[in-house]
Amino acid sequence: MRLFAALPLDEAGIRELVRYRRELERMGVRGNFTRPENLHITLAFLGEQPEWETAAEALDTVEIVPGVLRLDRLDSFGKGGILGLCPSEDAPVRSLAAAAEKALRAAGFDLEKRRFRAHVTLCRELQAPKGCVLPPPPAVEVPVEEIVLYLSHRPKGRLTYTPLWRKKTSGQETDISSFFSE
Ligand code: 2AM
Repeated sequence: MRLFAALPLDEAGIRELVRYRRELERMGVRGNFTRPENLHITLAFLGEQPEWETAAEALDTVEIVPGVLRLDRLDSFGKGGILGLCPSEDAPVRSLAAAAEKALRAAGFDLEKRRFRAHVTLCRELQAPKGCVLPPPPAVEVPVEEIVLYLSHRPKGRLTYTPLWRKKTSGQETDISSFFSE
């Protein structure tokens, strides 16, 4: 199973990004837009794993300092024409990602040594009409209050991120919200 740990967006943030996507599409921008329910900020990518429980146990040791992350700037990166929405001030998410990485490595996970870049992937394979200037993105506030362990899979060929486990700020409540079975 392919796993990653992430911060989910709340409903208000998702709504803003759906509105922004429509705005881009009206301008003729095309691409592989992230489905609204898949929008997230990756904290750690674990890749293929035989099970998820060991990762959940490791992530359960991470202290979440509650806060709000403000996404306010567009960035494009990678070879695949990725359009991302990023925070100018990424300190809260950077320290959370570092703590998640540390806990996972201590539990024996061999994570990739990639530079952490806090972002929400809005679109892949972006194609904009010539001369088109993208409109300023909405300022989206992401609550930093939980870590979710997601399964990345493709039921019926559709890329889907299913939450397997989540840790809330209090550190008390951990629940298996939707265990996936294919
Ligand atoms: P991306 O959005 O920039 O593609 C699930 O694939 C999530 O894990 C995505 O948010 C993806 O980032 C992130 N991720 C990080 N490293 C990855 C890797 N090596 N392969 C696939 N996804 C990766």
